[in-house]
Amino acid sequence: MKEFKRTLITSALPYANGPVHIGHLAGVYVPADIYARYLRLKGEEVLFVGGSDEHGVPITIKAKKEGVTPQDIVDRYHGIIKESFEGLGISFDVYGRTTSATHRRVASDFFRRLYDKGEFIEKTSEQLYDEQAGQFLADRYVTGTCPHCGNEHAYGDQCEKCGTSLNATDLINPKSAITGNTPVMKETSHWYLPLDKWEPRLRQWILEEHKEWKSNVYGQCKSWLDMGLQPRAVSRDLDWGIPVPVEGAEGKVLYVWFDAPIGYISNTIDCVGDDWEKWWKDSSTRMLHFIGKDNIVFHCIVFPAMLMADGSYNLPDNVPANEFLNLEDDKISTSRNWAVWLHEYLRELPERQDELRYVLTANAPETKDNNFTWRDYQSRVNSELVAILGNFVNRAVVLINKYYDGVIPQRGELQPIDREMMASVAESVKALTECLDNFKFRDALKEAMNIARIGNKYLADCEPWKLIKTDPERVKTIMNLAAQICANLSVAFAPFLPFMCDKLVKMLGEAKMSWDMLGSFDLIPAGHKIGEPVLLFEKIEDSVVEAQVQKLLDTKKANELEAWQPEVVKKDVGYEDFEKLDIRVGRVVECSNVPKSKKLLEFKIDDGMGGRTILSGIAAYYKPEDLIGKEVCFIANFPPRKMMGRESMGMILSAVNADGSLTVIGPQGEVKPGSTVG
Ligand code: B3M
Ligand code: ZN
Repeated sequence: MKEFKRTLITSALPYANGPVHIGHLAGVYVPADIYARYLRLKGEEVLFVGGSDEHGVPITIKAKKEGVTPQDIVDRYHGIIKESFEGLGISFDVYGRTTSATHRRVASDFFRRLYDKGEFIEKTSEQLYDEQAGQFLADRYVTGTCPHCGNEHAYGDQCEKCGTSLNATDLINPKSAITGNTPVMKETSHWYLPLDKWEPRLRQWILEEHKEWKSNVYGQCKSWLDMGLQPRAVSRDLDWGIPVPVEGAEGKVLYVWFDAPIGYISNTIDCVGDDWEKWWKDSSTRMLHFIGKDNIVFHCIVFPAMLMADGSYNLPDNVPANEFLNLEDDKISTSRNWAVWLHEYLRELPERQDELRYVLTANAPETKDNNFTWRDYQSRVNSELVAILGNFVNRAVVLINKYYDGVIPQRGELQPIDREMMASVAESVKALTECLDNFKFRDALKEAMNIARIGNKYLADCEPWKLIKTDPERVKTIMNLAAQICANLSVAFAPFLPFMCDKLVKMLGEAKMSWDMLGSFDLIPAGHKIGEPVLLFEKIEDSVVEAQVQKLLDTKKANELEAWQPEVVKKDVGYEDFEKLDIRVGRVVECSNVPKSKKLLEFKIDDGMGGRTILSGIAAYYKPEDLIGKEVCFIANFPPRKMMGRESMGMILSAVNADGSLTVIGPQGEVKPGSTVG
């Protein structure tokens, strides 16, 4: 293993066209933050870089939809995203944005350097063009049928169903996302990065020199390389992005995936100034990219090829990409609003940042897609954080306060049970460190929790609350060791649960701890006074979880309504059939529930002909008093019908909504009761 002096950690720059959700967090930001905090605790030199990706087609589409500028959109979401990351304790050293002046300059210079070195090929080709919009259609500006899996809603850059990355011209039956029109072909020229030129070096670098990469990452790279790499366009005909810094390139901007990874460099520059090259060009710096699986090709192949083409940069040492997190067994989707949004979570479950960090780490999609459910969230919080970790610390601190006024007692001779406990803690500490070193954060978290389990078992086995009467000297040893376990927990959990650890450190009155102290049983000296017990975690009540589940059910319903389309199911009829119906307008004079019926309302209708009673099955959708005085349409020539012992003279007309609910139909303006409808 190569020895490195420092580590540059990057985490994917989220698109500033929506807030961040738990899928982003579990896949990218929580693991990156755990790792950054871990290295800092080890005293290593770390730079943790994040930022918003503010270019690309989805942002311009959203802006068009809302009738605002793309800059408005990115200003809004950059703010929300940045603030919510801070709220969750994601400890970026810098969180920048790709619309910054620094980034514009750095990305532009990067392109120009490669251009001047002759690293691009300029090619003219036919691209899709929307004549009505007067614009070329790249990437998400065009949808159509995927040539690989037949999905009719594939985008011009990717099919989300089969995951294949596409060129807009690959789509069958393409349609413009702006006007819905079928585009025409029109010539345009662009700059291409010849990935094929770098293929042999990429093969050697990944497939031979980085066999230790996670198998999902290595496997995806191998399959890309085995398919053979093609030149890739690095510019687009768009009016949102960084202008291509070449004469005659008016109307062309850098492709978002060209400028976005350069954002890592620009943000570094914004953070450390002139010192930035040390982080990017010094071979004793290790670079890690934390990303989700859909970004693998860009971080393992395209960006490295860009860096190779420049020639002066380091390549990433590892790219610990994760799979996807589902929500309640369904794919997380921004467009369907199927997500738990971080900014909403922080608002709706305040002071529960660590609970989310814990559950997302425990369920991290490290080796395969994983699932988040609110029930699992509740059970992990209640039966792990509260019942194991919180409970142990609370018992230890309460007893030390009770027996010794909070002053850590001197310990006596150790007994076998003490040594066994200490050996178990040492084992967990070793496993914990090993897991963290290998980006296995789920397993690492289990090991940290294991230390609390060991603590609980130790107290349960030793029963200091009984011994205090018979052997108080022995209890001093037990409680001293319990305090040491608490101190170990405050270090072991520090990368994962920083908010809890702050509380714990305060409660124990500890000095600052570092990772190399972990496993020691001399962390808190005898005679040191600790504070009063404070609860580290509180239970999640059923009502909290039920409200969240209800929110998702409401989303599901809204999605179904949106997806609903009327179907033509009835056969044609002639006017003579329609004419047979006597439809009229009536005014509701009285309206009441029918006793013993959940469905029926009884109406007294002024029909202009002396009045009538009509029963209607809409009780589930209206309060009777809300309908009094309203005008409704009814069929006047149905024969009388008996329902619940009452006679109904006709039928009130209602529209059936997509979800099956009913809305009464009436005239839009004032109409005299008894008027006919036709
Ligand atoms: N914005 C894609 C994404 O959010 C993209 C990542 C850029 S990382 C340089 O999934
Ligand atoms: Zn497909």
